[in-house]
Amino acid sequence: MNPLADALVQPLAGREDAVLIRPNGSTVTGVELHNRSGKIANLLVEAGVKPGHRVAMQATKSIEALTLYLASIRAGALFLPLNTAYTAAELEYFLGDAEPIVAICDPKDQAVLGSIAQANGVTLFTLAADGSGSLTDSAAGQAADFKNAERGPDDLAAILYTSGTTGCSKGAMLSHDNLLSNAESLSEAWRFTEKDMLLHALPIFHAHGLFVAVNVLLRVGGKMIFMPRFDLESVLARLPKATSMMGVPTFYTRLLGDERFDRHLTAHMRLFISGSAPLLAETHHAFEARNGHRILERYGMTETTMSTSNPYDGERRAGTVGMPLPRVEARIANAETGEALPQGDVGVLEVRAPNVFKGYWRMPEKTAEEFREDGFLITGDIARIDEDGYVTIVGRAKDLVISGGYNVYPKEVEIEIDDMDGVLESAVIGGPHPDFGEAVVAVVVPEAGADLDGEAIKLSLQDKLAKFKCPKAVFLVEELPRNTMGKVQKNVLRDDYAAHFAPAKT
Ligand code: MLC
Ligand code: AMP
Repeated sequence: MNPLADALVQPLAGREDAVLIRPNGSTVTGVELHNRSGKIANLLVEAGVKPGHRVAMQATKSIEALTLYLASIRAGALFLPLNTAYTAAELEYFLGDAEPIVAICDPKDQAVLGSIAQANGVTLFTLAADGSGSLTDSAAGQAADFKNAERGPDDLAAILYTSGTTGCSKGAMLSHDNLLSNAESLSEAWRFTEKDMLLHALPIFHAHGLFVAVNVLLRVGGKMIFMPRFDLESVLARLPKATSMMGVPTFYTRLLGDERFDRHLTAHMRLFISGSAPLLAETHHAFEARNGHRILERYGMTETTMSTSNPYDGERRAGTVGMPLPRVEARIANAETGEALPQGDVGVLEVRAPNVFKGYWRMPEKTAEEFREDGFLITGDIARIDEDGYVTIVGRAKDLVISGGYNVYPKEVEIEIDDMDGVLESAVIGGPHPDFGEAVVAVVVPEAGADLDGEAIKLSLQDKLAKFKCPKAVFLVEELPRNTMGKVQKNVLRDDYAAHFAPAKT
């Protein structure tokens, strides 16, 4: 038994049809995908990977990168996908913390990753965007037959790193059952079948693109147009062949920004799904006015995969994230005391479900902080549940910016800025942004007499932090607004800098 491999990978062995379609039209059948995953799984085992070991990947999205995920599951390993934007400094932390046996990187990063891998005793393979590299070369000589490693529902299948309000990244441990139960719930809730062709333009190093999109489509035996990234022209060109699409709100505002995205182009589409960041009600309405489709918004987090969803058949209510999925219990509690609040009140959203993760990798204290005694996870999102059961996310108890669907914890950026010469202190906030929803904005207080330059601050952060975490704007001020307790009033800063970026188009 290997729950994920049995459900998602084994059925591929009997599929002669094209399961994955590249933007250039070339295809990979189920049998090919199955055989390739077997070859890579054999290679992983030869490289010393045993069940429970970690396999890390920082590679450009490709079918081969997806195959590595399947191979890792078959070998019983924990797949550790890493955002391609992470810098060497960030990677050093992840590899040191997760201690993978094998890591895969783009050939262009081999020099940097090579030394980190060597220092951590990791075997490194390369994988380029076109699928070439030492991973593919070494797997070519392996047998396609592979006996899947024995795994149980509670065994871990993946670790995804998420940052936190203290600025320290934590590895969220997800089990076979966490992922499979969610793929089952979602495919049923959203009526995915083998007839579906999903336009897949999300990255595969986060929960949305990998555990929602890929797992759901594999589970139902559907197909995917596998795009390397969200590129407006390619998406418009491929849309006529798709039945469904999943995206972050930025995908939908970008599509709306193009007049070719009209009723005609989307007439055949079954479903558009949005998540990872708030979809503005006005985007939802503008989308419907343009093409008649009501975007289905759902809500989740790395630690839980998906927890709530608007209904497929019932009313998709703009500005809400729908109702708890089957087997998900959701409640609203007082953020400080944990006391459950009456229906309709605003408080912190807490969830308990089979999809809730197993804790943070080697951080039992941090894990304990996130759970109530009765097993509910404190999401850190502030929400309300109305009398019909619809959940509305109204804010965040956690200091977090979500930019184009990527999480940025201000603390992580503030630590780096505060460390710079001439900086007294800083506050990082999210400013409304027409494309990314929110953009990272830094407000910096120089030390007396220091000659600081906002552009120089931006530039020097680029070696330390992934690009999406770097501020899109830096303001120099004499002091930060504080309340009587001396705490920085980020709400005041948000108001002060709210108008910095151009207003949204929709
Ligand atoms: C890229 N940049 C970003 C950014 N993406 N900056 C802030 N926020 C982002 N999300 C940087 C680039 O490095 C570039 O920097 C500049 O901004 C402009 O880039 P671009 O070419 O416009 O960006 P693009 O490559 O088109 O990417 C934008 C995007 C992408 C929205 C398509 O970010 C994306 O695919 N986001 C999806 C994120 C996602 O999958 N999240 C799910 C997390 S799971 P420069 O300086 O070079 O110009 C989760 C759970 C759940 O949250 O509920 O799903
Ligand atoms: P991540 O850690 O990247 O998984 O991000 C999870 C966070 O994204 C959640 O805690 C929410 O704050 C946010 N999120 C995800 N989906 C939605 C949504 N539909 N609306 C509002 N916020 C969302």
